[in-house]
Amino acid sequence: MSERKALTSAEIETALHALPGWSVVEGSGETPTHELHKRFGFNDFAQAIAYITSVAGPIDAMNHHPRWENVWNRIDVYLSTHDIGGQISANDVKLAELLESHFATAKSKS
Ligand code: H2B
Repeated sequence: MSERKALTSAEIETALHALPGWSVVEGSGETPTHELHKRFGFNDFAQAIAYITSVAGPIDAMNHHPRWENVWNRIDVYLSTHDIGGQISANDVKLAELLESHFATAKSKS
């Protein structure tokens, strides 16, 4: 399936123009070689957890899930595609877009 093909650096570069705060980092999960990363900031822990809760259903509906870490008022998100050896695919870009749009909604309410 084409969405699980690794994107080229040029394709990733283009996608990043529309994804403020996102960058490519060296993978540090179980297998990833490269991951899309963003640190999302919130006012406090409750807001960070509310964001995770609000976005969990839509994420699951996509069947593509983030690796993420919460420390108090921030969430670090890392996205890669497992069945291409932990590289970045169009599915990761789609998930980043979903996380962005929910973040905008969460921020507008805070
Ligand atoms: N999430 C992420 N981030 N990458 C994947 O490759 C992935 C996933 N694959 N969630 C899905 C689930 C896969 O394991 C199932 C079998 O479709």
